[in-house]
Amino acid sequence: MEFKDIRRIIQQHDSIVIYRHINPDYDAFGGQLGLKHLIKVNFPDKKVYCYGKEMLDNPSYLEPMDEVSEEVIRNSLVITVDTSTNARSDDQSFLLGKQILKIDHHLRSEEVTPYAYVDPEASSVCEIITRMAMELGWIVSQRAAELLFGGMLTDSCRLSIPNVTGDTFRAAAFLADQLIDISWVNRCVFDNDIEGFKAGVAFENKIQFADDLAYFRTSINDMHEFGLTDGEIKDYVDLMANIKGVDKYAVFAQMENGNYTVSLRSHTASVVHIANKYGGGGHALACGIPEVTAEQVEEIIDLLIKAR
Ligand SMILES: [Mn+2]
Repeated sequence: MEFKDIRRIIQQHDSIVIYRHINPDYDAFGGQLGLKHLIKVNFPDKKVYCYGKEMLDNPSYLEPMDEVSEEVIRNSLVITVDTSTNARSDDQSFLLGKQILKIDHHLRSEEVTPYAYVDPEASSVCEIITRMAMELGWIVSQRAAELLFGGMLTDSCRLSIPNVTGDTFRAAAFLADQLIDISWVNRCVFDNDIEGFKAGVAFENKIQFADDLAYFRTSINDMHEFGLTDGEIKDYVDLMANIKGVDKYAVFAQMENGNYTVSLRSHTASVVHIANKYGGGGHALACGIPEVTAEQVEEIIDLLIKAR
């Protein structure tokens, strides 16, 4: 598929519902809300809704999801953004859509529809959507640009990971030209509150090192003590992103049922085969596993040490 095919499909529908993945990050929200703003401005006659149950607490930056009835979904084009598999969608009602269009940047993205634009080389889905708006000559409002820029920053670790290219910077420059407040967007997507910061300090004290691997493991008690979900604890993986001699890093966050949910990162060696082996996935250098046992945590640590 090319960007003009996406435009053609959008043109064929009067009503559009945009979905994204569970445990949403700012790339998921930015792609979803950013695309909504783009369609509303460039196709003013169309009805556009954003659907999703989970929300991040950031009302000054994000916008609430829309109330969408089942009937509306059945009569709409559904667009899923940043969602690699059916199971990852928030929620499964997207399958009711009249037609499903997928825009994604994950490796091994599940083939859920023939209408899919998947570019695993792109550093974020927001980069893909920005490049589409540039190529199609769409009007990009300041609000759309803020949302898309925030998503680009989060998934690309502030434009620092290996799949950041000249195209990424050209997309970022295009968004900057829409007069966004770059430092404000950075703070919106990266600032932590004081409680969250203190949790990070506690997690730093749990970090263990093995060869070029750094990792920490949290318990059910940690979740309760810091008022964080296992999913939120996984987001602390970036605490280990800038340690000399550390190439791979991981978080093993215990869940209420005693098992662990896992976040894996690497600067150079691909680790996604490890995620795939245990039922997870994502990108070569940034991936996750929904649930493993304590025994499997030990196996994963061994595999991470061996990954080259
Ligand atoms: Mn993404």
